[in-house]
Amino acid sequence: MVTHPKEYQGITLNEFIIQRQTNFPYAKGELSRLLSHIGIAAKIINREVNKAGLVDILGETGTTNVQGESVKKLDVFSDQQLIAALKASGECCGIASEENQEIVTFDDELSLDGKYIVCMDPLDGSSNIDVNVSIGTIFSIYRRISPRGEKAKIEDFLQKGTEQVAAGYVIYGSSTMMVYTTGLGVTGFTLDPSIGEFCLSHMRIDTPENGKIYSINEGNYIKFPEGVKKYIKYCQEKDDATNRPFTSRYIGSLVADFHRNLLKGGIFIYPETATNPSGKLRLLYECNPIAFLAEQAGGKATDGKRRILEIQPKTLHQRVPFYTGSRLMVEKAEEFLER
Ligand code: P6P
Repeated sequence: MVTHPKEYQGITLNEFIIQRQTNFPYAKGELSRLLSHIGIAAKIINREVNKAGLVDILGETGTTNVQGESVKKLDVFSDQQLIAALKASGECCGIASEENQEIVTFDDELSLDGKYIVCMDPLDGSSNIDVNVSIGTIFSIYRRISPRGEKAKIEDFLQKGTEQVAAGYVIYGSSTMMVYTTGLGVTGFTLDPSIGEFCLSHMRIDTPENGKIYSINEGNYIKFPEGVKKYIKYCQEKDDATNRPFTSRYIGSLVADFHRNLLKGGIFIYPETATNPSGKLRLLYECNPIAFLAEQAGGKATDGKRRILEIQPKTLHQRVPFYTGSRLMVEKAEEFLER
């Protein structure tokens, strides 16, 4: 962890974005505005997520509460908040969201001229809300390739992960953090509820090259490919020279599992299985943004063979097998897959 240069002490997300913007002489602030608006939506989502437990008193999520108001499910609420914030930014012309089968395009003049598109999972792991487990928002930002002034088109969204201009997540956990990259390393901000601002807390996050944590849903063990089964056994064998046995940690919330491994070192695996030959996680708004962050932090992200960021997307919601985290751990897992 890099300690903060003095001038960065307590700097807010917006101050940091503007400060960093001076590093991009040609940037006219569009990306800065986009990131700031995502931050606004994250604060609104955080407020609702934090009182999710109270909703049960007022009525089940997704139905009407005692006041007769329709209580939106939190992932639908989050989707709507982010769409509204991205539209208000005037820099985004369209969105691909886990919550929407088709792309969402804006047709107001300001947004039609927007330079960027966003792929997002508004509230990943939302099934964990009812049991108070950390959940997250994941976002990925690209420059549009269709002409400005027209509606966003599907090809704007089917770009390789290497074309991302920014990516990040918000983790709603014991504290709420925004972690993002614009290709200049990974930076973390922690929400200070007393002032309602994301404040710099992790100037630069570099993930350890090796680690002792492996994260995989071992309930699917019998459906895993042979190489994955052998890697799991490798993690469990005793060998002092390589710090084994490793520790198994699996929360079942991608952002929470990834965030812990990013800071401590570790590997997260959601492999192909006999029943799901492409795995479960989505390329556009789960694997690509997480892969960009992993690589920017010095880690690795593949589908077991190919670099995630170089996979050419074919459909909005396509799934890919996902191996990500400390570089040496991903490479060791890939060795077992090759055998
Ligand atoms: P499983 C949550 O539903 C999610 O999309 C990710 O956040 C998480 O990593 C994964 O699914 C968990 O899936 O099959 O292990 O419950």
